[in-house]
Amino acid sequence: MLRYVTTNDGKVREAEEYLEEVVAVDYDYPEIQADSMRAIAAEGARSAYRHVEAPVIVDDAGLFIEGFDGFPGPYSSYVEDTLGVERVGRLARREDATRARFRCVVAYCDGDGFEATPEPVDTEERRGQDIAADDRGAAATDESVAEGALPVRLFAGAVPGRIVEPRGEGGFGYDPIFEHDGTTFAEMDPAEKNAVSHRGRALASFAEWFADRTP
Ligand code: ITT
Repeated sequence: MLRYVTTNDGKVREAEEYLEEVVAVDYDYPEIQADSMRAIAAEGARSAYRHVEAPVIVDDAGLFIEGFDGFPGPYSSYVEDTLGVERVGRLARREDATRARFRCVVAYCDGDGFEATPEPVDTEERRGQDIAADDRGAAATDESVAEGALPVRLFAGAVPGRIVEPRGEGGFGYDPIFEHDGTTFAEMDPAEKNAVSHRGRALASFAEWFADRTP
């Protein structure tokens, strides 16, 4: 049985469409401080696996405002708790920095060996490649997993949009200020959001890979 380890109920509602046999586990795994969402998600999956001792996925997501060089990015949670979503929206609109994208990395770990995504330790080279690699939405593979590290498989998704005045009652987090094709994510129901969202894309590629892994 697969565990989706998160403290965020909004994520669980969206994941249900992709994951039939999944149980949500409310565990606040330690998040490492890093510029790379891939490294954060990978380490999160390892900690979550050690905690629940069963196959897990975790999902690290963030809002990247292009005119602010990707801020708040991996710090989206801290910024939501401190500045708040509406102020982030006001700042972006005031500075005319409204082009943005959401990114999500789903990380899977089951303690077994399998063809893992290259160890996303945050070296200088990997940092430069991070956005492009994540935007491709596919997990690269090679045999460079560090000895002793639990193998992790990563699945990425991204969606472009723009920052607008808050609209809508649904979703969570930054959804009311993020508009995609004329509709904010908070104006969509979970299925509509999944059809276009960063998380929907990452979960769809995970679900496809996982279906082949579990007969
Ligand atoms: P877990 O780490 O326990 O899963 P979290 O809410 O801390 O829950 P993240 O670190 O991935 O999850 O989220 C970073 C921030 O981005 C946080 O403030 C979320 O509310 C926000 N966020 C993530 N996905 C989002 C989405 O699909 N729509 C709007 N905001 C989102």
